[in-house]
Amino acid sequence: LSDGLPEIELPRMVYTKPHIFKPPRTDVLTMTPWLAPIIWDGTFNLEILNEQFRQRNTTIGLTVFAIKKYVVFLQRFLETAETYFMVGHRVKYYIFTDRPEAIPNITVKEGREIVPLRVQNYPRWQEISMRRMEMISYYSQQRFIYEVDFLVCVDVDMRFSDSVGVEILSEVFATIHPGFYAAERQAFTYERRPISEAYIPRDEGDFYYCGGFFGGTVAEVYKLTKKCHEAIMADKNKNVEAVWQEESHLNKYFVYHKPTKLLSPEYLWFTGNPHFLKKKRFIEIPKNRAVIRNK
Ligand code: 2GW
Ligand code: MN
Repeated sequence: LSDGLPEIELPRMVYTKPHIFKPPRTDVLTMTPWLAPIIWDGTFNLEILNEQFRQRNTTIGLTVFAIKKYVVFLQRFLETAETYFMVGHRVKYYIFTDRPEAIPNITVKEGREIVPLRVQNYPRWQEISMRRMEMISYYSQQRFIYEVDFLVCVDVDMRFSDSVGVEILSEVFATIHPGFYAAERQAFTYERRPISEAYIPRDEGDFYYCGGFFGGTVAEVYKLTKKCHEAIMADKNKNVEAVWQEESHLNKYFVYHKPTKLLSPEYLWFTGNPHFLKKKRFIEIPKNRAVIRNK
């Protein structure tokens, strides 16, 4: 009779009621065919969600990699996260880096903590990006499972510019890539070579998801990252590297393990102001690839 979870009982709350004939958004898809909600501004009441997740004392781990020159992105990333990310909840910033001494000294709010995790550097940038799957799966079973309820795994070359809260949390969530929300399947930049483990046939796939923002419960993120890492290693043995590295493997995973929640491009935006985009919550920093990447 008991699921072991603490009972949630909401206090009296006053807000406008939902209305069957007045859907909050009619301009965008808000539900997938497998009934996973797609999160857009206007579709949720953060007050209700905050109350529910606070009563469970939810702790969220934010994983981010800052290897070599990418430590320069940490200051703005962390400062803006303090303003916009999971405000009012418990947060652990897991910073994977080869240069822990370069983590900026930022005072974080109560209930929040910066946790440096030392990792090795890889000479090829593709390897740095792909090895994130290995590192996240390793630390999920070694450490994260004991410390947090959910993991949010993101790129570091980013800044928060509006609220990103518990509305994103679910068993396993993925973000619709800002470059492909309107694209046809055939235009998705999935891996198309059958020899790769990331191969997706042209008549399959739902969305093109981005590698820079995914997450879920620690157990689900462990399964996802482990499977992607194993596929990356199998490719490596065949001397193959997927066209968009771990992003290709992530997309393959989601074809056959449907995400339980989707984040709209509000949650990973780059440039432009389309009408449907009411908020830009997390924005890519334009970078001079030649300089920052230093290949
Ligand atoms: C990456 C590319 C070239 C040279 C260096 C790096 C690099 C990446 C690095 O030197 N140090 C480092 O920490 N990184 C980490 O990998 C960092 O967290 C960064 O945000 C992440 C992905 O690299 P990034 O942001 O330069 O690649 P994007 O913005 O083009 O990312 C998309 O495609 C990638 C795969 O090629 C990933 O899937 C990524 O998640 C996507 O957003
Ligand atoms: Mn990036």
